[in-house]
Order: sequence, then C-alpha cells, then structure tokens
Amino acid sequence: MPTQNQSQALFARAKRHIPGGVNSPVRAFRNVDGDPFFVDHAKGSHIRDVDGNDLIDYVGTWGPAILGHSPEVVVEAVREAALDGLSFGISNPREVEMADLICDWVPSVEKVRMVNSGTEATMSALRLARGYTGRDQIIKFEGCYHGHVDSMLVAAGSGALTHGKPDSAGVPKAFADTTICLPFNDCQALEDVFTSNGDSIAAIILEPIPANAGLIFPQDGFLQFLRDLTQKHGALLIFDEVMTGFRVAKGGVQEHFGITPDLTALGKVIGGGLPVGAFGGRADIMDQLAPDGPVYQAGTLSGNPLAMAAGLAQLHELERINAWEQLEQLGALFEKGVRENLAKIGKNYSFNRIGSMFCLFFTEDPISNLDDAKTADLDTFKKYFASCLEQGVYFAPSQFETGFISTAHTEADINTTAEVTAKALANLP
Ligand code: KE4
Repeated sequence: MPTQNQSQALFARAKRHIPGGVNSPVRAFRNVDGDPFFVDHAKGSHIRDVDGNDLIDYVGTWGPAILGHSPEVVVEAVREAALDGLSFGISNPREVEMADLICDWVPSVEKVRMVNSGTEATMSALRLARGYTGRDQIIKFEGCYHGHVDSMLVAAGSGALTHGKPDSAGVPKAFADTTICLPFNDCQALEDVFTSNGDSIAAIILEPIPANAGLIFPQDGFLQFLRDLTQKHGALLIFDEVMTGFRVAKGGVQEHFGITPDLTALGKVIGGGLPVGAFGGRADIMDQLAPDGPVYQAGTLSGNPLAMAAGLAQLHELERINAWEQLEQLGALFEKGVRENLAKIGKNYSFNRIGSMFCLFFTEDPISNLDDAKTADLDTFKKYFASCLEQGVYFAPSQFETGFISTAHTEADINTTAEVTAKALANLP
C-alpha cells in the first residue's frame, strides 16, 4: 500500500481501548503478518482507506455486500425506515415481510426467527435441536466455523469417537464433551460415531459448502448421506448457510444440491450489511420455541426495522436483477484469469469456486477437508496477499477464508485483478 500513516496512527490508538485493536480477530491481519488498514468509505466494488488508497474489494464485509457496498436501493430503504423509528421492541410489519420472503425462497424453512448475528442463529438452532430431540450430543466438522458459540469452539478429540476438546480458553470441558468433531467428507467416521453414540446425537451441523477453511466442496453424495444417516437415527440435520444463503443460489446450497435440512442458520446477505441473523426450518421443530414451546430464545433487537428494511431491499434487488446469473458470469471470468495466470507460472494450485465464492489454495493437493487445506504454503500466501494489496486488490487476510465477488464488480475490475494477480504470482519464490 503506497501510504498507511493514518491507518497506523488509528491502529495504535485503537489498541489502547480495543483488545488487539480490533472488534473481530481476523481484522488484525495476524495471518498475513501485517497491520490492518482502516476504511474511510466503501462504494460498489471499491474501498477507500483513511490514507486515500483505493482497493478492489473481494472480502465484501465477509459476505453481506453481495450487491457491493452501499447499494442505493439499500441505503434508501434504511434512510426511509429510520424516519419511522430506529428500534421498537414491538413487532413491526417488516419482520412479517422478511419471514414470508425467507419461507418462500428457502423451501425447507416453514417458520423462521430473526436474530442479530450468525453466531446467534447457530447457537439458537443448536439449543432448539437439543430441546426438540431431548439429546445433548452435536456433531460438527473440522474446518467448519459456526460463530463463537462455546460448544462450537471445539477441536477434534484424540480419536474420532472421543469427544471434542476446547479450541478456545474459557470453554468448559463439559461443553466440549457435548461436541464430536469429525473430518469433513468422512462417511466412515460418521457411521462409527452413530453406531456407538447414535441415540445421544441431537444433530449434525455443517456448512454444506465449508467456506471458513478456504472453500471446500462436499464429495458427491456426502450431503445425501448426512440426510439419510440423521433421518435413520432420529437426529436433526442443520445447514449453517450464514455465508452461502441467498448467495450460492436464491435458496442457498440446499436448493443447489436439492437436499432438505431440518434447520437452517442464515445471516450476512439477509441484513444488507446491517446486523442480522436468522434460523428456521420445520414448523414442528420451530414451534418448540418460546412463547409456544419450552425452548427459550430472545433478542432486544431481533427484527430491528432498519435491519429488516436493509435486508428486504437487498433480497428484492437480488431477485429483480437475477443476481445469481450475473455472479456466475463474473465468477467464471475471474476463474479464467486465475487459471491463465497459474498456467503462466506452471503451478497447479488448487482453486475452488462456486458462483461468486472462491479460494486459491497455495498447494497443488486436491482439497476435500481441513487437513488438505492445511498443506497450503502460508508464507507464499502471505507474499501473494501483500503484493495484491500493494497493487490495490484486497483479498481476505487469511488463506483459510473465502473470497466474494459482488454484482457491483465490473469486467474491468476483474481484468485489472487478473493483471495484479499475474504480477503477484510471477514474483513468488
Ligand atoms: P457472525 O456471528 O460473525 O455474524 O457469524 C458467524 C458465522 C456463522 N457461520 C458461518 C458459516 C460464518 O462464516 C460465520 C462468520 N464468518 C466469519 C468469516 N469467516 C465472519 C468474519 C469475522 O469473524 O470477523
């Protein structure tokens, strides 16, 4: 980056009163051995930092900016809603409109409740699954991230059949004991766990396309296998579509692959950039929630009118412009550039993409789980990231994240990015 004086000054000041100087760890650029820049404003596919550097943005605030930053239609909707009130704590019409839309677009969702983050969505879905089944055990997969829910901050135990171990300080062993963490795409490990623990397993939760270990695809038949296995043992199947919902397809990954989960967690895109999450699914399960049922869940700002206005405006715009077709075209153009650049340097790095989501892994191994992703050369990634940023292209500051293209990205943005990444790759050791 040409200059970073203002960002450096702000970061020094931020560290005085904010832990690590950031409100979310990934923003600290620790995975790229750098100091973060601070944003001044963002519009469309571009970010302008406080030192005036202009960047083509492929992080998109980690997913919500599917129409690019500050799309007019969303900004206007928020401006209009704000004049009527910022928060009510009283049911408002926009909540009903949002619920109707989600249930219409995501067939597996018969009822839905709004929350304020993806973490709240997955946390609530897990409690609901336990309340509905009367069971305690949850299966998750290595590399899948479901927010900072205590029982999800768990690494694989010593053996596939043992319980997890805390992956963060502050998570009681008792919480980790309720979580079994398995390798993604490993059907045998799942069979073994259900053979030994089947009647204590409340649910399997997964990102149906994991996007927090880079981007990893389910092997053919794996999602159907999970659907059949949970059905057979009376466990629930929970899709965490906080990242993929309304992005991979109008109805998410579940529409793309034709698999029907029992519960779905949503977030990011449905908030249009404002704090929103949601969880929904079969009505007989959702009806277990208070005030009708025994599973308690609540939130002061749930269904906030501004967040609903932003999310509704964004979702309606996605449908109006058939965004998914445009995102696929832009994604294909982006992938063409990546593969041409890799061919020029004679490297067969793994590149995974679905629609507007992508990840370039700095390893030539095929990627089917977290262990494969960990074969990536992180020093090479860091050099690539720094070179792209220096040239005005901002990718996620970690090898284990996913990139996002928005409908605001132009062919010119993508062609410029291809030139920038060609130089970055050519300069790698
Ligand atoms: P939030 O609580 O951050 O809104 O959502 C948690 C979450 C749940 N499920 C999935 C699949 C997610 O990707 C996330 C959050 N994603 C990260 C990006 N990898 C958010 C970025 C951050 O932590 O700052």
